[in-house]
Amino acid sequence: MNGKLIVFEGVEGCGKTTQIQLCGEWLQSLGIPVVITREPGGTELGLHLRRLLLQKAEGESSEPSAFPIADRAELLLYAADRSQHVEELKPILAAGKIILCDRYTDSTVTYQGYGRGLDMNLINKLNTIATNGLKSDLTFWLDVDAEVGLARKHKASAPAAPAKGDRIEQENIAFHRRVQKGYTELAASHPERIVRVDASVSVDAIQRVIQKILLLKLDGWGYKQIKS
Ligand code: T5A
Repeated sequence: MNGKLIVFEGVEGCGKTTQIQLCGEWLQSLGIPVVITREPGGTELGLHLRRLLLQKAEGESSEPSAFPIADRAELLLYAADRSQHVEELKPILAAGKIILCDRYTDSTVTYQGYGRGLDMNLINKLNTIATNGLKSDLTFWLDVDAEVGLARKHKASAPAAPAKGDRIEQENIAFHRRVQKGYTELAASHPERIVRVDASVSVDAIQRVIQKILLLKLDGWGYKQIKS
């Protein structure tokens, strides 16, 4: 049996990392082989690209962008990260594992398309090239207002003196609202793949919804060994 690619998407601070971690632990407890990854930065090459793209070292306080990155250059760097990532995901899927991925193609549509205003045809073509046709089997869109997500991140990074955030977090609120609009429209266009989850509630409540949906999916995909 081929594995499945499950993607988590949403605006900054919507809670993807938190939910993916919990979801991974839960799947492991059911005896289901699972791999957690992310974009950008799911490979060795991707880690270098992530540092260039976000211009903030992990765990360090933010600095103003060190050098400019043109919008189309940014798009191509995300595509390069994805292309390498997909190559390294293929054997994992071939081994029948479940992949939980923090962001994938929809992020490029929402951030570079809706956010930056780059041409959607170009983005869709690049996504097809970068993924070599690999689509997500299921995408959880963690839906929360852009303001709420950003506030969560700022609170987490430095409650007393909120950090500026990385290069993309530093974009103005209008940018993040356009990204949010992008997710709303994508979810409406792809109901077969994208499931909206209300991410304004507690961590536990969100995880319960995700697990309920996943149990049904896993059963349909033939992961019969699971104990519910
Ligand atoms: N990008 C990415 C593009 O522009 N184009 C692309 O093609 C791709 C792939 C990635 C950046 O790259 C951009 C988008 C991004 O700007 P990143 O650092 O990976 O950068 O940033 P995010 O993906 O936004 O991930 P974050 O880790 O920053 O946010 P999460 O994962 O959504 O949120 P999480 O789980 O870390 O939670 C944030 C805080 O909120 C709390 C957590 O404890 C944490 O403190 N929290 C909650 N608080 C209250 N209620 C809840 N339900 C909560 N859930 C979590």
